[in-house]
Amino acid sequence: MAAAVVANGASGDSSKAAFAEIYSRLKEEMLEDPAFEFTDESLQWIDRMLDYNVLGGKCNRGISVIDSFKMLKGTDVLNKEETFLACTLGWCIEWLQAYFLVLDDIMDNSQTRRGQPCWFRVPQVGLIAVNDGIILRNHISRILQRHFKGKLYYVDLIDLFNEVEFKTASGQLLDLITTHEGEKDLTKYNLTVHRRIVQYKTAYYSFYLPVACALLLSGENLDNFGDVKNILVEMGTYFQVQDDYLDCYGDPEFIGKIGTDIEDYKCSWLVVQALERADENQKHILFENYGKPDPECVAKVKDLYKELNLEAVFHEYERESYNKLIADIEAHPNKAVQNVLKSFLHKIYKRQK
Ligand code: DMA
Ligand code: MG
Ligand code: MG
Ligand code: MG
Repeated sequence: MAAAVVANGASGDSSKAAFAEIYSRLKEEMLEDPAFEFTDESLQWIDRMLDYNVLGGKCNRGISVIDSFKMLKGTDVLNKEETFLACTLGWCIEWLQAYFLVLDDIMDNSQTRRGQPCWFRVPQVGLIAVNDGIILRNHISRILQRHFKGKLYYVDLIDLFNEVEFKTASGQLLDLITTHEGEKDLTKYNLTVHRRIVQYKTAYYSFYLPVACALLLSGENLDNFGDVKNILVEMGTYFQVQDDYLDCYGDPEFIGKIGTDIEDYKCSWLVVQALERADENQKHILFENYGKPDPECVAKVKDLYKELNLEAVFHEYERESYNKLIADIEAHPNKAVQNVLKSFLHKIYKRQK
């Protein structure tokens, strides 16, 4: 078991190098797209916009396509064509992520992302960022068309990206409207509401999509992998709970973004846990201070989280989720699939960013 984990880690490094190389090629193709007569200014804009938003992340999602594909094939070496296709799909997911984040930061009124100002906060960008989000989304279709149109699985690939995008946008909708449905009313926040939001907004595109891409590359029919999808959605839920935790407890220098969940009145895992544990007095403090931009109110909420020992609650949740996921994965009949799922889980377990 330990050997398998080490081997995955090693292959991860070589995947990362192969992956980085492909980006420049895909970007060049987008800058030479014959469907548009670029001006010098628009060329520079797209060039800078892509580097600013597509790069700078951990690329976990993108690299997972390559690692998963290798494990499904049972080999550590891919030929040139296979490497290119797997990397290209990986980059399509990174493009998708860039598209969602550019818009998410506007809607969440965030300040920083990946250690720099959010794209819409860059002088002269502002709400042009909305259109940049649309362009990022369109690039995905154009990349897929250029490199996959002849493939048997082309239609399935398009359907997959469309379906996952729809699920994510619907999750974002839930995330956004729960914060201002009626009067601010914390009593409507609970684990069921939280779960529905995070499954849709995060789990499908972050976890199911990379593995589904690798399955399509391997010639598989996604209809036969419903059980894998369920496990990945579970893993994605755990990943977003970590994101909610880091929003409050992560070091902004390290995670590259400043949390906004308390100010934004988000149905975060932390506030749901606080509500479950608070006495009447403590609930009153939450009701009075949650969802306000005033730093003093934010500090009061954080003090209450501390009083309720939510850090320990989170660590216990993290341990339980891990054990449950491992048990589900080991119950899966296919060893290659087990390896894919375990390697994904080990990339995120106890992550600090
Ligand atoms: C992330 O939700 C979901 C999408 C689809 C980007 P979030 O607002 O908690 O993400 P972040 O903490 O990165 O802003
Ligand atoms: Mg956000
Ligand atoms: Mg958000
Ligand atoms: Mg967050």
